[in-house]
Amino acid sequence: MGFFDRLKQGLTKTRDKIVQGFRAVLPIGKAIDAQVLDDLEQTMLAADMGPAIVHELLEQIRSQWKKGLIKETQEIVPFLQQKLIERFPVEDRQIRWAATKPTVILVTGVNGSGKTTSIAKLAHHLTHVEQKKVLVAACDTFRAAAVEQLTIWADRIGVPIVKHDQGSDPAAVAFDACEAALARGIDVVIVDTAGRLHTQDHLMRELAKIQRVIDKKIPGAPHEVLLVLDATIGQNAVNQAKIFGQFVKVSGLFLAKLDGSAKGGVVIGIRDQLGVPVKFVGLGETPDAIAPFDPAQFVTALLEN
Ligand SMILES: Nc1nc2c(ncn2[C@@H]2O[C@H](COP(=O)(O)OP(=O)(O)O)[C@@H](O)[C@H]2O)c(=O)[nH]1
Ligand SMILES: [Mg+2]
Repeated sequence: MGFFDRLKQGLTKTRDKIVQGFRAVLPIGKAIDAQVLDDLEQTMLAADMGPAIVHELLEQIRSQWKKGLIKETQEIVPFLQQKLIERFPVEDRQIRWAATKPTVILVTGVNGSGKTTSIAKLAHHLTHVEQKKVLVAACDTFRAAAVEQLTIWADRIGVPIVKHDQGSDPAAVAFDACEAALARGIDVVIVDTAGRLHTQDHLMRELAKIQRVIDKKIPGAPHEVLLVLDATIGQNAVNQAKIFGQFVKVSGLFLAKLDGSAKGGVVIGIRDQLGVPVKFVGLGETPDAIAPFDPAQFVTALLEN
């Protein structure tokens, strides 16, 4: 299955909600009026797209309508699609590759958001699609199960893993992983971390320490700090990311569990709300259930029947 089909399938719940909502408020052949636009606004808000962007898009539609450039309800979705796609700059989507290898990607987020699974997907994608040599670092030393989980994925995908015993210093694991990567000519190191909340002071300091150690070993690293967000919580994920962003400089988002979510519309507004782009989305529990974020594909998969 290609990325688009996978995306479309993964977005089923969200799409059903949006498409049904749009169908109800935008019946074909109806003349646009103020009520139609109000209903459309409510539908978009209900789809978790985010208040600011919804308001802005509605203003654009309203202005087109007032100028007589769009008149009937069926003209709205194509206009909306075009406006949405324009909002996501191309440069957003690239991983921030290091000038000299390895590139280090630090993965963070709250407990259960999907970090370890998303790392498996990323390792799979970078290995098989981008032909990179990947190494994973098991810096979630908090629970034995966490190291085991990553080990199983690494074996399945066929990438090396650097790990220590449970309870050991995650920064030391990160240090060893960087050293191993340099010695083995690895292209990308992906660092798993324990789930944490901003209120857990010691864990936030631990994350900073991991970053410092990585930077010391590989100056400028980590090149990418990916925050994994659970798409099933919709707009709450945005709030979570805002809080996280006060403690860690996040460079990209990995939106996991889109397949289980009817709130996938959150992707639409999240870039504007956070100033951080979505780089990948997770669409299931297997390593191949990943799609790089492609706005045109996303918008099409989301809005088209
Ligand atoms: N349906 C679905 N489940 C996912 C996805 N990503 C992660 N999960 C599940 O979410 C749960 C928590 O994932 P895990 O990677 O262990 O989260 P972590 O605690 O952040 O490392 C697991 O049951 C995963 O299988 C996804 O994209 N889709
Ligand atoms: Mg984990």
